[in-house]
Formats: sequence, structure tokens, C-alpha cells
Amino acid sequence: MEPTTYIWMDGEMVPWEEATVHVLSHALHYGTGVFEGIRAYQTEQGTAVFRLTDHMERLHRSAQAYQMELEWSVEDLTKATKELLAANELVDGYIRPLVFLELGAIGLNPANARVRTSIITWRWGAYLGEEGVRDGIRVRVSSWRRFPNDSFPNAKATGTYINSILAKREAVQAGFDEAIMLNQDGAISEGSGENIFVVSRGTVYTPPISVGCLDGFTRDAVATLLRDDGFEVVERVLDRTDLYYADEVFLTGTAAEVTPVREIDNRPIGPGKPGPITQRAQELFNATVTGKLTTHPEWLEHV
Ligand code: PPE
Repeated sequence: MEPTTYIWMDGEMVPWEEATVHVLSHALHYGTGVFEGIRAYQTEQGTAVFRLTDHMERLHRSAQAYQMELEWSVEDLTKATKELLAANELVDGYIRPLVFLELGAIGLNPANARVRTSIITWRWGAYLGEEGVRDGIRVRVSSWRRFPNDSFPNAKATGTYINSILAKREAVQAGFDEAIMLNQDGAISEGSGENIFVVSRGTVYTPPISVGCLDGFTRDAVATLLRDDGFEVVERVLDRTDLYYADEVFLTGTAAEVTPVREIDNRPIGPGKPGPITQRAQELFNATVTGKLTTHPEWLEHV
């Protein structure tokens, strides 16, 4: 990763190398952090952040779920993000807000731990590779089940990613690009860092949030754009067979954007290359984030 000049920490622009924390930080020991991933894009009207307010609101909900008192409002955080992008002279890039428990408590009751808030920005290219975006990726269904919804509040919490990391590493070590995780009932949940869509006979399906997947903003944007374009998009519980019999499968996420899947468990999906609805989803999404398609101006927040 290419460092940028500043990291925003609790109201200050701190030089990149100086944005460090103590080894006794609660979050290091117990995974007590919540975070976001956001992208800024270059548009004809300058840099715009995709769904910035939505992401900062989700950060607040995640913090609330884990009882972390965030001292910065959504407005404070959106303003800080824009200032940071400008200070780092980034015209596009990835934005990582992170709220975590630092010093003041050790042991499982972090009531007195200091809550730290930081925002980091950097350049991040195609999450699953340029080739993946163009030709599709190869995935496997993980042997690791996604954490059950009744064991954790559905939030973007750092600690819960240790489960996704097991799945991701298992997949990569077996020669695949990404893992698809099932929930405890065997229903398709999501990728290690993306939501999933399945196209079957012209209809687009995605699992409901209740299976335990993240309520992704890219998922919501892509479903909305496809519906606007005349496609039927249905939330339905999907199982492994639905993947094998799909005509098309694609993943969505801030980092992954819209990434086609060409193979699952060594079985080609459709003809083994990105299908027409996947390509249409990519087109609509890319045009929206770069301001060329203006049907949802509320999603672009200009710097
Ligand atoms: N599910 C998971 C588990 C997930 O981590 C993400 C985002 C999504 C779905 C998609 O959500 P959204 O970005 O709102 O569309 N994953 C973030 C972190 C990736 C990482 O490797 O770190 C991201 O894409 O920024």
C-alpha cells in the first residue's frame, strides 16, 4: 500500500507514520473495533464520495451495537473525510474509518476504555484484480460457516472478520480467488468481503439480510439500478445448488465494486465468463459512481 500524507485521528491531521497506538489497546486484544470501507471517485464535477453519509451512519449503528460512544457526529465524520481527501490530494481512493477501544481497560469489560476514531485514505485498485473484474473470478464454498446472526449484532465489527479471514485464506491457499460462506442452515450468506447476486432465467436474486450477510450499500445500489433498468431483483434464501445452476453470479462491495464470478467449486457458471446482466450491473454501477449516470444524485457527495 502507498502511504498518503495524513491520517485523521480524533480531530487532528496526523502524519501517516505518527498514527500509531499502544500495544495494550483493547481492540488489539479483543477485536473491539467497528469500521467502514468507502470509495471516492473522480467525476466531471471533481471528486465525489459514494454514499458517504450512509456509510458514516452505518459506522454509528455499528458503534451503537457494540456500545462504543462515538464522540463524532455523522456530519463531523463526513466533513473530516472530505478534508482528508483534499489534504492527501487524492482525486479518488479508498476511505477507511475505524473506531476502536484503546487504553483504559483490560479484560472483557471495556466500559472505561477510551474510544478512538480515525479515518485513513489510500489508493486501492481492483480488490479481486483487474483480470477478475474483466473475466470473472473463481470462488469456492467455504468449509467455515459465517458467524451466526444470533451470536453477534449484524454490524461491521473488526473482531467478526477473523471468521471471514479463515474463509478467505482457505480459499486462496486452495487456488481460488474468494470464498463464499454459508450460514448455520446451509444458506448462502456472502463472500468474505462482498455480497452475492445470482442470476437465473433472467431474474436477479440476492439473499436477504436475515441470512447473516452485511446490509451492503453496493448491494442496495446495484439492486436499485437493475430494477430502474427493468430487471426483476428478488431477495430469496439461496442454497449451494442455486449457485451451481445459476446462469450468472457476481459479487458486490465497496472494495470489490461489481466483480463477476466465472467458476464455483470448479464448476463453470453459465459459459464460464461474465454474463450480460452482470455486465449491465457493472456498467450501471460504474456510470453512477463516476457521475455519468445521474438517476441517483443523492449517492454522490462532492468534496
Ligand atoms: N459483506 C462483507 C462481509 C463486507 O465486508 C462488505 C464490505 C460487504 C459485504 C459489502 O458492503 P458494502 O461495501 O456496503 O457494499 N467490505 C469492505 C471491506 C473489505 C476489506 O477487505 O477490508 C469493503 O468493501 O470496503
